[in-house]
Amino acid sequence: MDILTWSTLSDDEQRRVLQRSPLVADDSLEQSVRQIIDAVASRGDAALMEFNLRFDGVSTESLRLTQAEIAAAGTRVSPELKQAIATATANIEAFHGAQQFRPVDLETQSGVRCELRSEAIAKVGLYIPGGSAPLISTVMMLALPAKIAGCERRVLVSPPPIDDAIVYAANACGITEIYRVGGAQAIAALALGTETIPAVDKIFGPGNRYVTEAKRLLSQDRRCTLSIDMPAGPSEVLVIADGDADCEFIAADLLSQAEHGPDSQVILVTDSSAIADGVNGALTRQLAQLSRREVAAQALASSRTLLVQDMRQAAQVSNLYGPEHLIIQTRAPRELLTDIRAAGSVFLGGYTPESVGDYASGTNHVLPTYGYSRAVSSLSLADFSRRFTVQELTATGLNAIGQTVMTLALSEGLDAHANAVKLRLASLAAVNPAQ
Ligand code: HSO
Ligand code: ZN
Repeated sequence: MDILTWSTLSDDEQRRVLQRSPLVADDSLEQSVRQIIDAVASRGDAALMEFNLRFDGVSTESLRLTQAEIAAAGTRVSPELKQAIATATANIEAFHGAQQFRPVDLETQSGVRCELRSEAIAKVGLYIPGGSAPLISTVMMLALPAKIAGCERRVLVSPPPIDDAIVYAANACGITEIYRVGGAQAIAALALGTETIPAVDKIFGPGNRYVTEAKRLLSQDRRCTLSIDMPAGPSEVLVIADGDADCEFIAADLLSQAEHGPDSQVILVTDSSAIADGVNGALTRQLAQLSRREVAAQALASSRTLLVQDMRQAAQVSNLYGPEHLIIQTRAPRELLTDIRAAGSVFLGGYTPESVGDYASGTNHVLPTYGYSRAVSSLSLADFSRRFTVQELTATGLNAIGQTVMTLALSEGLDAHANAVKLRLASLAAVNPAQ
């Protein structure tokens, strides 16, 4: 990785080294996704079957997996993997179960009661990508919070053929509806509904650019009222390390993110040039051993090390970037945490690789990328429910607050609003003229 000294860079250069590659607006992508959406809207299941054949090379007799198929997939999964899924599940359930919403019930003034309540989203769609890495962990990260939140209908879609481990994990996480369909067509089916696939209220999960574009388009489509989890971008990690850190650990963490895809972003920020050089050596050695070394090497080609003056400056650089994952390998990582303003998930100390959060510590691995960590939260139980308010006034309450409301309403020129209060106050005065 190129090593750059932060304080010698101009403002412009600093901005440039932290810039993500632009998510280019691609008209032809939008065009093809719109065509897919329209085909699903007008021809439903038949269109899905055609797309399965055209894009995935699979001829589909029925879209939904039967109970027998789900059970059979489970018999082909190794006991070790089942045990690992069980252990990860227990931690993810524990952490998300502890995130239960606490209702608010408050008298803001005498006789004026306000409540904040929460209700599970009734129907959720979970998208699991196909491709070279079957994302069993993403099944757990989406299905477990959906179950704990109490979402009644939890529908999982994935391109065929669906890996046995995905099917097993889904079933183990309480998913009973699994459909073999992927890409933009799967998102269209979940948003608009077809003969067999129900329309859902919110769609979660990562995907390729077709999936991402379909989520974007359908969340603005007038034919449905679809909500989506969060904006998507390539995965990224920033490691902050001081002179005490272990170069092999750092290189391993950078590579674990780099192997996700050629567009993954990895950045090392350190105040030690010995660490910067040491990590480059370790990267070369470790990269050669990896099965996905070509992918990882491509990601590393556009990655860099930034040499800073001290850990304070390291935190500033990290805050400017707002990484999806932030790993802090320093003498006192928790001290630095207080300087961190924007990150999707933080990993403290040499014994906390990103991999533990990706799979099994209990935290969610669906996180804001592309600098959205400044305003978007990491996925949590709250994303599977909606909050709403309730208010109730007594006669005394309305008497006390009525004039305030009328004054504000009349200042906005909204007479009917004022009148809704005025006539009630008048009726109260008639019943109880003393007031
Ligand atoms: N690091 C990925 C999640 C993942 N890693 C899934 C392995 N499997 C994005 O946060
Ligand atoms: Zn990962």
